[in-house]
Amino acid sequence: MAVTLLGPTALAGNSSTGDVAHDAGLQWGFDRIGTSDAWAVARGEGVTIAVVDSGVDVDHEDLAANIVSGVACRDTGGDAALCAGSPDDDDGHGTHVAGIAAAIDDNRTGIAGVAPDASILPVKVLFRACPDCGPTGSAPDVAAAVRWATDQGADVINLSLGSTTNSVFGPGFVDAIRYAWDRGAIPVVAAGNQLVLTADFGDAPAVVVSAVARGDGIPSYANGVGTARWAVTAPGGDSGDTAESCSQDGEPIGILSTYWSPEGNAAYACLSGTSMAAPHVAGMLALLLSAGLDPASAIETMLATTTDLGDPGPDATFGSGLVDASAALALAPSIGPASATTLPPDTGSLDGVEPGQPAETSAPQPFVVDDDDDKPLAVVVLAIVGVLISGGASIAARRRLA
Ligand SMILES: [Ca+2]
Ligand SMILES: [Ca+2]
Repeated sequence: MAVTLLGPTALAGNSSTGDVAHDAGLQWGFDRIGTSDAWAVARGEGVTIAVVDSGVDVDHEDLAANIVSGVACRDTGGDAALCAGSPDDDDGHGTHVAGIAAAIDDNRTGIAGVAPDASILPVKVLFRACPDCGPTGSAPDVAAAVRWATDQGADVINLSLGSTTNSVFGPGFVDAIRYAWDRGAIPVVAAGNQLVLTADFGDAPAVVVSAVARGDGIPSYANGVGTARWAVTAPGGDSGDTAESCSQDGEPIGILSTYWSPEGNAAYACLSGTSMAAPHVAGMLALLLSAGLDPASAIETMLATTTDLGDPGPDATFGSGLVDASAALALAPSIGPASATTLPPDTGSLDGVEPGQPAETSAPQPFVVDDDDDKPLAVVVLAIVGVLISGGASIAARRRLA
């Protein structure tokens, strides 16, 4: 489908955001959850989204103005006080996640994030051990990062991470998740890809996100949400894009977002994975928080407005269903910050949860704990590597790097 790259004409049903890639119709995930309509109510202003990941390209043309001072957490042993150093990305994964959640809109450049007026707090926990290595980290560093971000006042904490073992993240991670929720931050966790292993987040106070492909199918990689307490699905795309499909005349099946380039110029890439689904939800929750809802009400409203997928009602594959930012934000003004909370039964219940407080739980162990507590669990990204493009000032000038 040929489109005018800089033309103001919106595609059918999707308002122009004033961003080249969006207005060329490339951001199908952004559009699928009704983001533009949601902006009539809120745009994420005053909300901070922590991106615990491989770092973020803090100089990226489509992110820089939204980024607040972050940090790296490495060899911390779980102690947030030992987080120090630059959160700059040296991989691209975290930059991609950040853009989906909160890239700058209406700058005639690149993409639009779901919450374009939110702040991005980058926390680097994934590092490349060699130039050709994928980024990895340790579970104690992820836990430290969650605590550090919480202490900095993060409102939403995005975790597009997984473990290489069936130990998932271990008890230190669950403790960090509870620490965040106790202080009013909403943890958002990618459900994982088959390449990693099925995640089971049990009753931990986190929103678990599975992925849907373009056209609402189940992607080749996606786990279900299992028994997660609060579970939803968002666009994560599928692998198989080419430079052509990930271009202004193409129709990507992955998710297009900002990326890091070793050449230092602003890059973009099409990636897929539950890593890409989670920041759609993080951005949407930022919209609800900026509309005045408290964390529990924001989650409740999100769960109450999903579009059912798969088996009728909540299910272990899609949770409550596909998130709908337009419907949720339309509801937000009538809810306010102190609503009653009743959730779909298969995704748990928020009954009795005070704003910013976790429910009392006596859940059976939500995580399988590794026998060797002294061995840090390896943590990896949850994206299927896709097509990297470099945009410079305009995405129209992209070229393929690899
Ligand atoms: Ca933009
Ligand atoms: Ca269903």
